[in-house]
Amino acid sequence: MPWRLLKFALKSKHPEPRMFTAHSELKESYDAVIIGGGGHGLAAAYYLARDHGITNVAVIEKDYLGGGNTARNTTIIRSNYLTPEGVRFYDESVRLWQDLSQDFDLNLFYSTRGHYTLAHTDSAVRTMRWRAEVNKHFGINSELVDAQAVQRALPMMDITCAGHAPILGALYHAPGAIARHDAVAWGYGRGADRRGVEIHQQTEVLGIETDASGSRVAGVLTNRGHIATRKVLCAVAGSTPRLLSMVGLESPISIHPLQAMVSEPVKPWLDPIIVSGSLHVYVSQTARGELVMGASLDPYELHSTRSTLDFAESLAAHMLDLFPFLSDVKVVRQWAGMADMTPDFAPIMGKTPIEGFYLDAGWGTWGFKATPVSGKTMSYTLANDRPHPLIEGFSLDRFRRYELTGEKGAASVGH
Ligand code: FAD
Ligand code: PYC
Repeated sequence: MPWRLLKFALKSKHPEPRMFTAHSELKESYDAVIIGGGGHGLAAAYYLARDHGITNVAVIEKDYLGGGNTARNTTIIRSNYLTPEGVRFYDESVRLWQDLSQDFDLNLFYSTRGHYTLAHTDSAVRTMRWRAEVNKHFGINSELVDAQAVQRALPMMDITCAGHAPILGALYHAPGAIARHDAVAWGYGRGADRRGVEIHQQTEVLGIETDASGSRVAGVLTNRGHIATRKVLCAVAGSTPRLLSMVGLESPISIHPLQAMVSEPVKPWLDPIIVSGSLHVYVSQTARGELVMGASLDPYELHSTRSTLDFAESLAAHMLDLFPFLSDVKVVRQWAGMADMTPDFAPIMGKTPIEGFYLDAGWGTWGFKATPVSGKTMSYTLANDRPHPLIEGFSLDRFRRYELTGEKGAASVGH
């Protein structure tokens, strides 16, 4: 049990201290500036301070902590990827997740549920078998199961999907989990703050400066003033193209809305996480009983977080194909985030052609689960000015070399 909870229960006075210090002024210079106060930026700040002793750091967030994709996602955590690079990387993340509530002394409601990726076609069965074999090779607990095993585990599911798309089998991944997303941002933020990192919310980066040669980072311009620094980490997910243009860089990232919705709370009936790429559905049930549901990306590039009736209608229809008994359950909320999609569905992490400018981006629909490992590996990369071995397959220049890290077959959602 987190100690904080016990201490809180035994206290006679109960006002909680604020999570972070509010700094009224920016300093003139920092050893490192992290742009983006989502999970990734905050995790990098936390591990920079905790593991590398680098604490003269500012996290610059234009809005509020975790208000980007971090608190808009459906919180699925898993390591059942397709490429060796991906499997090793996400497996390390799942390992880090296990201790995070204790590390932060904050309950993240990390809940291991098991994860089924349903296969409705022969080619999907082949991909699931492939993933199961790669996973097993790296010691990850994944296996191909048949339709009867799916029906036994989920008796309330119509495995014929109303006759449209009968389920032939599934990839079952026992470590699949969910967690409370905004608490992850608060935990990393509070941990970084306590170690001396400054978090500046409501502060927008408007420009990034280089030295006279144009090849080295020199500072950052914000709506609250100028900061000198020789290290900048850009962790802004859906705003990556805009930030890259400030230093004259390009990437193959395109921004697509990804929508999700949540139902009213219902009695607990769904323990595992269910994903169907063919039906464009994924769903899990929270501890409060809400069904958290999502579908595929909107098929057009759009820098916006508006959500649509179209999405809610088609997702509800597919949910009812799988679970017809939910027809009276109400949807209470829907929203969208801006997914920074890469052509190979793998992230872009590490150094860039601008010295001192580091990139953590291309997290598309899959980056929440990577929050701990991205923080660990990006803090190492900044501190040592060389990529952490776990992120070598994710460099920006892989696209120039046509050496892609193809993870599309392991994404829960596609175009
Ligand atoms: P963000 O949380 O978006 O943080 C970036 C921050 O940068 C924002 O707070 C933004 O305000 C700030 N910023 C931008 N521009 C500036 C600027 N100029 N100056 C200062 N600050 C700036 N992943 C999974 O692993 N599992 C899932 O189940 C899952 N489901 C998803 C469902 C949806 C609907 C969405 C949208 C995404 C989902 N994802 C999922 C993906 C995941 O949410 C993201 O990959 C992850 O949250 C990215 O974290 P981040 O910290 O990089 O970005
Ligand atoms: O990466 O597992 C995932 C995921 C599920 C829904 C969106 N992303």
